[in-house]
Amino acid sequence: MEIKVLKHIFDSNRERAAEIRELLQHHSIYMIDIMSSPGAGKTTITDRIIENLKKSYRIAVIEGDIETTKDAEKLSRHNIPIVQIETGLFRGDCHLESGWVMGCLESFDLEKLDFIIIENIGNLVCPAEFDLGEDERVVVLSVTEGEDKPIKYPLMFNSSQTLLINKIDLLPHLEYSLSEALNNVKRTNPEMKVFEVSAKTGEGFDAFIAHLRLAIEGKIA
Ligand SMILES: Nc1nc2c(ncn2[C@@H]2O[C@H](COP(=O)(O)OP(=O)(O)OP(=O)(O)O)[C@@H](O)[C@H]2O)c(=O)[nH]1
Ligand SMILES: [Mg+2]
Repeated sequence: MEIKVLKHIFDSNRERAAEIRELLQHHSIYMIDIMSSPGAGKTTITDRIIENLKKSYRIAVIEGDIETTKDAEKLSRHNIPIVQIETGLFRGDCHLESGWVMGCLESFDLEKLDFIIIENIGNLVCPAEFDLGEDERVVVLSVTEGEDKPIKYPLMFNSSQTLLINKIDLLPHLEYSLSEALNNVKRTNPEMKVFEVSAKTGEGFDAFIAHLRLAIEGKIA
């Protein structure tokens, strides 16, 4: 019985995700899902992406948090459409589901958007299991978390296309081996695109922004 219920949750999530993909295709909107453990830098990265791309593209953000609207408030200075999903109001879930994302999409004027950023809930486990209909999954790993996360949380790294190794400005203060981290990424997902960045200083962002531009152009063309 329990297995049936779980299967039902995943099946209905997948069905809604497929509907989202169709909707985004119809409106030529590119959507990314940013995932990481708590505090790795998702909001700071989202802020930098918006700063870099808001003159070129019409952007909206879907913010996931268990409690508070703090991240949405941080991004509000950009004056772009932002919807906050507070999962604490439902079951306090540690991930976003496609049904909630669809609800957010229905509140946007999709005719007026080119690019949507989802900031998922800080967690390296559950968000990887829920397809949100996104075009690209971006996982963020900060250098303070250690080199072993790609092999300890393989689903997150296997199911994502892009990795941002964030907070590289802190490297001089840490005993962190970038090459060991990169080897672990290769072992888990050899196809993964990797960008080494600092959301604080902006270092490394040019290449990531160029990658996003190419992807967005490919979808809206
Ligand atoms: N030194 C340094 N600090 C950073 C960098 N990126 C983010 N931070 C800091 O790390 C902390 C967490 O950053 P957030 O962007 O809030 O992280 P988050 O992943 O959105 O956090 P949750 O939404 O709570 O999961 C903040 O104090 C940021 O200023 C970076 O590249 N370098
Ligand atoms: Mg955040």
